[in-house]
Amino acid sequence: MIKTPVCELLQIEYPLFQGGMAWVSDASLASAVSNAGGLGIIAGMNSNAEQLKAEIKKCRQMTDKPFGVNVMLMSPFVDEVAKTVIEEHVPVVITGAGNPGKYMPAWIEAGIKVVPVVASAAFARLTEKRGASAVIAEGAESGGHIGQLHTMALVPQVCDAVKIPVLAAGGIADGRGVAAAFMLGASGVQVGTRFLVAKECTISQVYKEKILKAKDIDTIVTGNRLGHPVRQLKTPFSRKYANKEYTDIPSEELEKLGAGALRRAAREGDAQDGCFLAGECAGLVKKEQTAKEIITEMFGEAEKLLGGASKWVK
Ligand code: TUI
Repeated sequence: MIKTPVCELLQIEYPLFQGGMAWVSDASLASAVSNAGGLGIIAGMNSNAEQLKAEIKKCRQMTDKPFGVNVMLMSPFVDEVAKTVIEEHVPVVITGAGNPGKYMPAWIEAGIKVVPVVASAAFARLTEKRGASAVIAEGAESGGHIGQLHTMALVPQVCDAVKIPVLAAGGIADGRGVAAAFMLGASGVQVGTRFLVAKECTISQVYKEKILKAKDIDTIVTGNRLGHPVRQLKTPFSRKYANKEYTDIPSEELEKLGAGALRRAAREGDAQDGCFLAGECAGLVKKEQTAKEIITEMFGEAEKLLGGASKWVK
C-alpha cells in the first residue's frame, strides 16, 4: 500500500488527484475518482456560479467522499466562482493558470485546503507563504495550458523549495510515472490524460478514440503568441491554428479561432474544428477502464516497481 502525507491531509486512500480538465471533469468523472479513493476534481473552467453549484450538487449526490474544485484563474467568472466554493463548503480548491493570491485569505479562513498548480519553484514558495496546503508541480508534458519547465526538472526543484507536500503532474499515465514521481520527491500525482478514457468520463467517443490511437509524437503546443501555450493533439484544428499563429493575422482573430473549440472537441466530438487537449503521455493510454481500474492498476504497478527498486543497488 502506498500512503503519503497527502492521504492524511485530504482524507483520501490514494495520493492521486484527477486533473480539472475544462469540459471534461464533471460530476460524473470527479465522483468516480473520489469513490475509487483518489481526489476527484470538478473543473470550474469558464462556468458561472450557478453552473458550478449545479455540478457540485450532482457530485455530492454521487459521492460522500472528499472532492475538489479547480478554479481556472483566467476565467471571466473567477470572482463569483471563488465565492461559490466558500458558500458550497468545497473541501479542496485547486487553482490553475495564474496567481490565486488575492483569493487565498478568504478560502483559508473558510477552512478550504488550497492546492495551487505551480510551474516554478519561486511561485511554489510564494503560495506556501500564503498558506497553501500542498502544490501541484505541473510539467510541460501536460495537456492544456502549460508552463516552461518539464516534470523531470520541475518536480525536484519545487520539492527543494517548499516544505508542504508536492504532487507531480505532466506525463504520468501509468505506474512507472507514479513511481518516478515519488523518486523525484513528490508525495502524490495528478493525472489528466489517462482519465479522458475512463468509463465515467462523459466526453465524446471521438475524443476517446483519438486518445486511444495517439502516438508519442501526436501532440503539439500552440498559443505561444497569445501568451497561453496549450498542448493539444495534432488535428485539422491545431494545424490550422499553428499555421496561422505566426502570420500577420490580428491577435483578436486568432482568439476567435480558438473560442468554443474545447467544447466542440469534448462535447460535440467535432474532429474538424475541435481542440482536443491531451498530454504527451496520450501514447501510453491504451484502453478504456473505470476510474477504479485506472487507479488500482497505476498504484499496483508503482508498488511493484518501488518494491523491486533495490535490484539496481549493488
Ligand atoms: O490551467 C491549467 N491547464 C489548463 S487551463 C485550460 S482552459 C484555457 N482557457 C483559455 C486559455 C488557456 C487555457 C486548459 N488547460 N493547468 C494549470 C497550470 N497552471 N499550468 C500552468 C500553470 C501556471 C503557470 C504559471 C500557474 C501559475 C503560473 O504563474 C503564476 C505567476 O504569477 O507566476
